Amino acid sequence: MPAANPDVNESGKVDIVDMMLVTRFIGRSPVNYDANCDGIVNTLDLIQLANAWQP
Ligand SMILES: [Ca+2]
Repeated sequence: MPAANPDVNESGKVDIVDMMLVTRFIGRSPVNYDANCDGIVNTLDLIQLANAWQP
């Protein structure tokens, strides 16, 4: 299992692009967009992403 990484597109920062990707895949389980690595993409991932937000 990969390490938790809210920078889902690996751009070097957590920003609106990551938020859009995670939002698009809510309810599914693509590992790349599972920010907290619990096996599903949901609002918990958005919370993790928000906590790491770098505007
Ligand atoms: Ca998750």
